[in-house]
Amino acid sequence: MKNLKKQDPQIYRAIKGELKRQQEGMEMIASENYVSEAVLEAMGTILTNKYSEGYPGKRYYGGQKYIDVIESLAIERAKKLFGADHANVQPLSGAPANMIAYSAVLKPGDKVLGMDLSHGGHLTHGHPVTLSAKVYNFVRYKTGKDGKIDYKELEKMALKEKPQLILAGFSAYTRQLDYKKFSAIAKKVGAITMIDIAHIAGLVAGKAIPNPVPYFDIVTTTTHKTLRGPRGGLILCKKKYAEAIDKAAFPGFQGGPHEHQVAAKAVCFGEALKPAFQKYATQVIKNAKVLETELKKHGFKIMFGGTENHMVLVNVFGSKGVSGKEAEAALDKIGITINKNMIPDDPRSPMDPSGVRIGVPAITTRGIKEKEVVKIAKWINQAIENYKDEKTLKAIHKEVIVLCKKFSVYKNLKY
Ligand code: DSN
Repeated sequence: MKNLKKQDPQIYRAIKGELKRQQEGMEMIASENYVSEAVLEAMGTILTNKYSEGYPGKRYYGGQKYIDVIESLAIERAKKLFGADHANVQPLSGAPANMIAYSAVLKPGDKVLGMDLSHGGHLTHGHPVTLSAKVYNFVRYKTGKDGKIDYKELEKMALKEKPQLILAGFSAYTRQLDYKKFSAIAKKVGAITMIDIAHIAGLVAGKAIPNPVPYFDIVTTTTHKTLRGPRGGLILCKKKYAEAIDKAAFPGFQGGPHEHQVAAKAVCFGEALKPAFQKYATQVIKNAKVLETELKKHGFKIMFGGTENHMVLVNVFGSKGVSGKEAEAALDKIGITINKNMIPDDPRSPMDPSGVRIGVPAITTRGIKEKEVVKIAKWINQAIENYKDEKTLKAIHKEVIVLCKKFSVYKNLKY
């Protein structure tokens, strides 16, 4: 980055600092990951200079010879990876992907059943503060006492509400969804089915959990979480909805696609098609299970009855009398990054909730396995139990840095 260093030292220093933070910290925010250097290279290219409204072979501007090659490769790889009829690789990220999908098949005011945020859902699944809730009429379902979605309740709700769309998917739920049940309920009420697999896309691509694509009309995802690609979005759908999705993305919602991002998505899909990615996805699930088991041994209450994916939701306030905000701050001090999170029907506020969400996709990318996860769970417990004791936190932080250096990321990246 010699040009950046010379021309804009302030930005250069901040990027260099962030690289050190990522290398020397244990990234355990469930939605984050480390992309490969090949993905980084594709992102940082002259492709950012190009406007390419439209789709391969049908563009509004000239000069699309190479852009069409790139976007077509991204589309074909995404279809192959997930076994989908159609892929739109242009959504800038997950939130726009969801708004595009809704607008492709719904009219303003139409009804959608979506999962409640505090029960693991996502803001863009109809939380009142979002545009989605202003345009569409969301009714939100919750998990039952056993932590699972009560499909009988969901069916009753669907029969009563008669939604145009039934939406599955989450950002903090840890159990495997029953795709067939969602599909059967939707069929009964004549609703379209959509699933947001932003969190689990990499686990699906790596065949570590079942693929929802055959059961849902529309599938949205981000590409930067377990899928380990660039920050971005993707929509997959049945042939029947392909034209509506493409029109809703452009010109309906977005302008020119970000083709440097599309190129990086293509590289990521190519990586996920390789056998090594299946090993990665399987190890993510193993690491999350060990994290759950160890945290339970340390006396933590794990929500939803445990995990079947890449993360755990922990009721830290109910377990140790330490709030989610305090736990997040304590873990920050030992170099473990996580996020505070609501638990179902949380009596506390979103800015200082009862829970924390902890995920293993990024630490698994750096090569961490079960043995080290046991250590990490021990540190998490020590830090939370001693959250006011700066000396203890400092001592643990030193140990975390040693482990991070042993399992380094971006070995060859020199800024
Ligand atoms: N911010 C993402 C997450 O952390 O799950 C979802 O939008």
